[in-house]
Amino acid sequence: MERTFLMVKPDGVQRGLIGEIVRRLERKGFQLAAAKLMRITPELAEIHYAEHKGKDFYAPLVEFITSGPVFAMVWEGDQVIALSRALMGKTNCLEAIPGTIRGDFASHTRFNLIHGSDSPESAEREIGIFFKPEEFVVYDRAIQTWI
Ligand code: RTP
Ligand code: MG
Repeated sequence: MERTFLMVKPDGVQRGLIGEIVRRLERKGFQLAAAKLMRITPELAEIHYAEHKGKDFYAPLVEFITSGPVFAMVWEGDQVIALSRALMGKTNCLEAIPGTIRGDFASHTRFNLIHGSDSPESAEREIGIFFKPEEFVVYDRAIQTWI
């Protein structure tokens, strides 16, 4: 069983798409383990997006991600890291296929609604940055018998 860090970005919160995004992840069969509405400080943005420091899109990305509340989540399930990336769609808005979250709702590469960890290492790192152990809820869902 894997865990991943997913986050509705400020554009998704402002556009009222938290429910739509959570709905897609639930219907795929993943289980929510932790969630909170929060603001990302510039300090937290710098840690979270450390891999992009120095790139031309870094400064506007930090400005965007700190511009309003985000909905931070940890989801669990079999292969949830790769499968949730597939549900999200490609980063480049021209490559995000309709049917994916970005393909259906995003028309800009920066304002692309959702963040998702891209590897087991980044999932572990990002979960540790955003959540404390006591924020997780462990429970059984009947649907797990079928997926
Ligand atoms: P994320 O980290 O948010 O899940 O997105 P990702 O893996 O699909 O994309 P990544 O390459 O990690 O980029 C992080 C975020 O930076 C913004 N971005 N802007 N060329 C650009 O203007 C550009 N490239 C990336 C996007 O918000 C992207 O999700
Ligand atoms: Mg990324």
